[in-house]
Amino acid sequence: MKKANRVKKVIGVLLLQLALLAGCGSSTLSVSETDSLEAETAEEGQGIVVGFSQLGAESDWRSANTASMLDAFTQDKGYTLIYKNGQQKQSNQITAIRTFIQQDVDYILLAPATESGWESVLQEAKEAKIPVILVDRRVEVVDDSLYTCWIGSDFELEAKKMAAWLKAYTEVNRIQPEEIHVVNIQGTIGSTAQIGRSRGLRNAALENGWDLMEEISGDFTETKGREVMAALLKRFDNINVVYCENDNEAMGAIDALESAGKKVGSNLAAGEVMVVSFDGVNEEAKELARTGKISCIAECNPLHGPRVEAIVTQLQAGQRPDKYNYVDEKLYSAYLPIQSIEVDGQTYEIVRP
Ligand code: GZL
Repeated sequence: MKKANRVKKVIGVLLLQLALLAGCGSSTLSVSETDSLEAETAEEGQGIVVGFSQLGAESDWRSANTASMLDAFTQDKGYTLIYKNGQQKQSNQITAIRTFIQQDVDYILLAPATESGWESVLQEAKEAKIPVILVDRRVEVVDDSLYTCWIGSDFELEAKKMAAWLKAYTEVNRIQPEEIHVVNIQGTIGSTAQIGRSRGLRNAALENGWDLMEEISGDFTETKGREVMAALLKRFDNINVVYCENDNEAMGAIDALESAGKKVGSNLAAGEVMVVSFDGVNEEAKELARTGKISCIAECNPLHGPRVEAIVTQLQAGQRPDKYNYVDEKLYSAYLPIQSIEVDGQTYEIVRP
C-alpha cells in the first residue's frame, strides 16, 4: 500500500476504533468483534499490510485457526491486518482478494473454502505483484506460481493413520474385515481436507475389505452431522463405524446415534457403534475421546499463525520459503490395547487425550 494511502487508512481506523471503544469499553477485539469490523477497517497498525481472507467460521477448528492468525499479525509485531470472513462462500473470498489488491496490501493470506475456481483472481494478484500465501486447504491451479507457498496438513496421511488404527482395532478384536460396516460423514465437498480424508478411507476400505456403505457431506458442522447421521440410521440398520471428517460432525452424529437408542463406544462385539473423527481442537470432543465415545481422533493442527508469520518474515528478508510446508500431527485415543500404528514405514505413538 502506498505510504500516503496507508496514513489515511490508519487515521480512519483510529477514528473508528475510538468510536467503538467509546461504545464497547474494551481495548482488544475478540475474533467475533473483529468479524463485525472486518468489512470497513484493518486492525490498527503500521508497517507490513496483510490481507487475510478466511473461508468462514463453520467449526471450532476454524475459530482456532482464525484466532491463531489474528494473534500472529499484530500491530506490536509491525503489521496492519485486514481480516475478512468469507462466510463459507468462495465469491466473498474472491471479492476480498480484489479489495486487498485495490488496497495494495503487501501480502495476501488465503484460506480457500474449496480447491477450484481461483485461477483468475490469483492471476490478478500476481499481476499486482502481491505474494499470496495459502493457509490450510489447497487450490487447484495449472500455474503454481500463482501462489508463493502453502502451509497446512497432509489430509490423506491423517486418513491413513485413522485407517491404520481401525485396522489394528479389527486385528486386536479378531473382527473380520467384512464385518466393518462404515459410513463417512464427509466435510465440505471439494475442500482439500474432505478430498484427502475421503480418499484415505476409500483406499483403506478397498485394501482391507471393509464395507464402506455411504459417503455424505456433513459440511464440517455439528448441525449437519446430526441431520446426516439421523438420515443414515433411517436407511441402514447395520452401521457399526461412523467416520466423521471433523469433530463438530462427530458431536452431532453422537447426539443422533444416542437419540436413536444406539450405544456409542469401541465395543463393536457388544453392539456398540464406533465413532472416529478429525481435528482434536475443541474440549468437548477431547472429553468424548477420553470417555471413549469418540474412539480415535486424528489431530489436525489449526495453529498456523506463527508459521505463516515466519514465512512473511522470510519473504521480507528476501528469502525463499519452501513451496509446501506440512505440520506434524498426532493420533488421540483412550483405547489402551493400541499403543501405536504404522503408516508408510513411519511409526506413530498414540497420545492419550
Ligand atoms: C482442516 C480444515 C477443516 C477442519 C474442519 O485443515 O480445513 O475445516 O478439519 C474445518 O474442522 O472446518
